[in-house]
Amino acid sequence: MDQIGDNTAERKIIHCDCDCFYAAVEQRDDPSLRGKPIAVGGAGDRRGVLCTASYEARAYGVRSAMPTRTALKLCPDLIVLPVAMDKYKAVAKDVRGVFQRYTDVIEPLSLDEAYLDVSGSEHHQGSATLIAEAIRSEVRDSLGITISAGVAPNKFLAKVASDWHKPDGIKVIPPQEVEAFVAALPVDKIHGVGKITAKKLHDLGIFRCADLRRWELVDLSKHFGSFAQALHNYAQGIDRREVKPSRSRKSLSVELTFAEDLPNADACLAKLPDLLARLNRRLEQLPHTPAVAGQFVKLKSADFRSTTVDRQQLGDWEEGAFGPMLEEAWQRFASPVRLLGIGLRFRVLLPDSQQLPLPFVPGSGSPL
Ligand code: TTP
Ligand code: MG
Repeated sequence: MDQIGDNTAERKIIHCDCDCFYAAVEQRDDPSLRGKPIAVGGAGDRRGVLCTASYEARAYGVRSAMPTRTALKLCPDLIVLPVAMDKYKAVAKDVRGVFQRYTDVIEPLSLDEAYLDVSGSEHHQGSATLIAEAIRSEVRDSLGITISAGVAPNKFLAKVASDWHKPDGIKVIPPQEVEAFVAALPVDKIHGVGKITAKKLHDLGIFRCADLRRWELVDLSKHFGSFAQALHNYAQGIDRREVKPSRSRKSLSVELTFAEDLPNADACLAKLPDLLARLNRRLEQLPHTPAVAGQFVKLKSADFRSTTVDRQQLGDWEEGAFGPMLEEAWQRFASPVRLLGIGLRFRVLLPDSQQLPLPFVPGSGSPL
């Protein structure tokens, strides 16, 4: 069998994720909301959906992305507040300011979540655990919200760990515990394993990573296509992905895998509104609005062939452009579809010393 872990085990990665972020900010700013079931999102009388809910509300089964009306049935006392994105962005910026005191190697995943690589940090004698604790205390004391942290030798495990003792918790997986931790880890905790992949794994008798380890890569590939390699590595506790500081983000995309393959182009087009809503939400959560250089559509057929339709974009991106691109992607295989994605490519900002002269593009705001 492959070795467990690898030489990237010396890395020290922290994954930080604020607890019920939008709701926590609201409770911080209005003490009368503390200790109460609250949620942030659209109103119940206008087919609104919740962005998040306080842990008091979660005790009633209230969840993110739940229609507000459903949530109010579960918890009639639920206080629903409108989204105040500017406020959350300002707090997110302050949270990032705390991270920056400890490392420059920060990869934000969304407004309230980031990976930090503290391998080279000299703070707290280089102890990632002490650094994570310091970040948690500082965020709590100076910003008035709580943040959970996971500390591990790689991104995959750090992210699993930050969720382990949520809310207001920390979990450390030191290198010598990776083997045992991963062996017992349920496969549905693996990043990228959604409900559909989890069911497929379960149907094959794979419930924990220890079960996954018994599979050869070639056999996994037959069932999971290009995702097999990542599954195979994760099951050994291996994840070589580096923490990429935010300025290297070159694109943003969202995708959906369908429980039942989509039979034709119309069925694909019908999924666009959902994809657009997700893309807009991710975009809204970015700390800065990056200049868009292109749009793309990704399609994967039921037999795991993939294709991408790219379109260069001068000026603002257009929601309406995705439809024709999707139809073009569909035409290439004209066969059932299992996955659809849409995304934007950004103009890349290089560090100042390497800044390339870019022409001013009319309609795109200012030159980079
Ligand atoms: P999350 O970190 O996924 O959730 P959370 O911080 O509310 O709760 P947890 O304690 O489980 O981390 O998302 C961060 C914020 O992003 C969340 O406060 C609201 C927003 N969001 C949405 O708007 N819609 C969604 O479906 C989700 C999941 C989050
Ligand atoms: Mg969070």
